[in-house]
Amino acid sequence: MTEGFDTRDAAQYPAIRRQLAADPYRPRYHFVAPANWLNDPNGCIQWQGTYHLFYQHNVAGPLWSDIHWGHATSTDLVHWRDHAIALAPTPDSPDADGCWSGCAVDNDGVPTLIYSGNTIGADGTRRQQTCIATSNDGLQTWEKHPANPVIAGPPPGMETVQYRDPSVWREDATWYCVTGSGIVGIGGTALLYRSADLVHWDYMHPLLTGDVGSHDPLWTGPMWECPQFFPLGNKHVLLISVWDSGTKYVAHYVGTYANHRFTPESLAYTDVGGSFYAPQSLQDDRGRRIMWGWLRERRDRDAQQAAGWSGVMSLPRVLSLLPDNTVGVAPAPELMMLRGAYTEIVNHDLASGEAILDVYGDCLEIRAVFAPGDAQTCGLVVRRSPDGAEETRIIYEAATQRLTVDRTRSNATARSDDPITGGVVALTGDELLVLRIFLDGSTIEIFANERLCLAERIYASRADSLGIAAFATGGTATLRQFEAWNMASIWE
Ligand code: DQQ
Repeated sequence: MTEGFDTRDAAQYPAIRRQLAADPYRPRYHFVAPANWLNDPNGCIQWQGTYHLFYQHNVAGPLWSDIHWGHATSTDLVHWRDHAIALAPTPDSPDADGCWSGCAVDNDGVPTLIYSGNTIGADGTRRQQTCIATSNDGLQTWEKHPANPVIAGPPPGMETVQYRDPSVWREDATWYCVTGSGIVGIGGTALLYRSADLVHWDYMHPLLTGDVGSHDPLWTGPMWECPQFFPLGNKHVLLISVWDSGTKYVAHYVGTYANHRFTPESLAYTDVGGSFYAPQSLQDDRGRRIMWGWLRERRDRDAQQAAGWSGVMSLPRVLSLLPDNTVGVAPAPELMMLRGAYTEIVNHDLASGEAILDVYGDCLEIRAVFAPGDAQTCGLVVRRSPDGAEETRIIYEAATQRLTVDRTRSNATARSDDPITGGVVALTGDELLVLRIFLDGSTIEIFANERLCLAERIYASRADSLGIAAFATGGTATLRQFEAWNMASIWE
């Protein structure tokens, strides 16, 4: 059991990070909080060239409670520098019981955070209202606006499930905001507002409302958290985090935006693993749309408490609009600067069976290119113990074109709930399956053909569960190319 950490004092962060670095479940090149609880990315913004990443954070422990905003910056998207807590709850104010998720904007040179203040009523009911805070020292310290809350709750008369997570952008001289909500009996919704000054807001209409009764092509639930609306290519994307008495998964609509109305044309999962949630993105000075999400733990509260930390930030993912108007996603190319010792294997025929590869590690990037051939399944085994008792399987099934991660035996002693997650990568014609796999402590993030993402958490029980194998079943697949790099830590 780790002694409790206190992350109020940023001067302690280097020592705390050093203390936790020995934990084999702790990632080395994904961003994590110095210690304690981390959830949603917040306030993602590039300011005068520097990337700022804020995050939902409990300064007093590794479970979700009394949420503050932690803060880190990066000049290269890869290495992060910690800063002092940006927002803390103010007693007897609209954020007395938590500074919940929100965004950052540049208001003509004034950095401004727009977020949900949380209060808990005498009857225990939680209520979120929109608040703003500004900085006059380069995004280091923040002053909450005396007019808070600037939006006191959902539009009067609207029967909502919950209401929170403002996300703001500017069109010409006017600010627009979508806030996550759900209309009782109808479905999740993103409510659209406008403002001239970020302080006075007028409700316009729902930008979009889902249908809680529909599962085609996927269920968007009764309530949306953390809506994000942005242009991508010549389309617009609405990202939603589906909530139903708890966090579910992330999906996105692609469509057209005109006259402040959004017409969706398609809907898809944003990540098909069981860990990714509440993403937020920014557009950087190279015009790239870069997204981070919270990689939730897949272990119980006792294990998180014992670890002293919880929650990982995904790698930065670069979004693009593909020719078929779906969203492409790739790891930020800057991550390549972490690549070290290199192994390559070419043209390895995999008849039914498993081939152990001479590569080991839990802090690796892997690029594997498969020709599925006539095999029923092919893929890789990672985090494999020498006797095979412990392993995590990455499986492509030809008949269904599904890519899954099977964590049934990721930990030989503790069975995980919901051990198989995944989704469809439809390969066309002779298209090869190209997997980029990032292993980092308890984190695995997979990018398949730059159009499917799958993030999971794996908690191997054995220190020697570091092996890698390739396999095929029911026929022959070819591992056309296998490359692996040891990845450097982003911390000193
Ligand atoms: N996390 C925040 C909320 C948001 C949720 C609270 C999503 O603002 O809806 O920590 O994970």
